Amino acid sequence: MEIKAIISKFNVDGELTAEKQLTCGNINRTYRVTMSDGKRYILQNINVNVFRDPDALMNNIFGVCDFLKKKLPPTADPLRETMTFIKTRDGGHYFKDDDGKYWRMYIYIDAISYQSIEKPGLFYQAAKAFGRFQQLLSDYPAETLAETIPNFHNTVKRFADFKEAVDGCALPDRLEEAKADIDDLLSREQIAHIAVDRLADGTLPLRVTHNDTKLNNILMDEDTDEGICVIDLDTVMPGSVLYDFGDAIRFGASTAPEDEPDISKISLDLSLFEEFVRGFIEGTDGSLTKTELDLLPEGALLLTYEQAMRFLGDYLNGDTYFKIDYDKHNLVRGRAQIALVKDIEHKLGKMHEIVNDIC
Ligand code: GN1
Ligand code: MG
Repeated sequence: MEIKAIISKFNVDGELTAEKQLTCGNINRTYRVTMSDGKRYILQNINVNVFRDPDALMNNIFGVCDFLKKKLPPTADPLRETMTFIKTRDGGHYFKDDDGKYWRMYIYIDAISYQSIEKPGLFYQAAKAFGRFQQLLSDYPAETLAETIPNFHNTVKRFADFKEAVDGCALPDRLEEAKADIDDLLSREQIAHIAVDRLADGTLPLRVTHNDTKLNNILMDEDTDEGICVIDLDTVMPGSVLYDFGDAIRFGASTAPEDEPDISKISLDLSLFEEFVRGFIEGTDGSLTKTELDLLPEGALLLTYEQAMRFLGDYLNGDTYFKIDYDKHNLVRGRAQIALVKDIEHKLGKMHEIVNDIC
């Protein structure tokens, strides 16, 4: 269906005057649209291959956004500091078109999202905002949240899935090509247990977490560099703080992008790590337990390891999950994550010192 026709189903005024497809994001297809009254929105096609229950997904999102809006201080601008989703003309949370595609729409926020730390202090600001986001949701009624992707960060399950991708791989060339990388991952099975076992025995508390805390999932103010709005709420679910901390480090504190083909360029930048720890501890405002603080470095290792299994597993499965830009994209991504895992392993001692000093 045409963008114009889809927009007409949502409760917005005016005519479509411009549309632009945005290329970031590995899962959903996203457009920025401008209406004749000058207002701008994001229109997004939900990937139901990944999010199999769009009703539950959108209920979560409307619930979380309403909750966050109520929590903002009176001085805050709710249209800028939280996401505002637009209902359809008949009151629905999304629109399903004739081709069976699911669409949602929200108000565009004029701010910047970064793919890498382009200036000093940015990562600190991002950390503060992610920490604060989690803090704001700390009394969200978790039982009302659907698990939009079951076992999303269940790394023990991810390990089993990865093994299955290896054992059942129908692409012998890919299997052969990735042999050394597969061994790297299979030999590190113990990493997969870091959070899962401790959540199970209660050593780590279950919290409402974002679960996809890449740097580009936060909008920063162009002038002040402050993190103003956390976006991409698709995976807000009960989880561990290690997931949010770890994924942010994996993506933001690496010296190269997550799909860097030259692995000699990939390492963990300890000063960025330190910056993030500072901001995150400030943002979570005393709410983290001693065990959580002690395990922050392992969180970075865990999430990087998980992402390596996910990318490489997808390569072995024939690229069915992540959008790719070229044939070996998932292999390159997997290898980049493995390189980062190895570097983090070497730096764990230093990372612990940094956390201890800041605490
Ligand atoms: C996906 O949607 P996006 O691009 O922010 C993925 C994350 C991965 C990330 C890797 C629902 O995130 O889990 O960490 O790609 N989201 C989902 O770039 O699988
Ligand atoms: Mg996402």
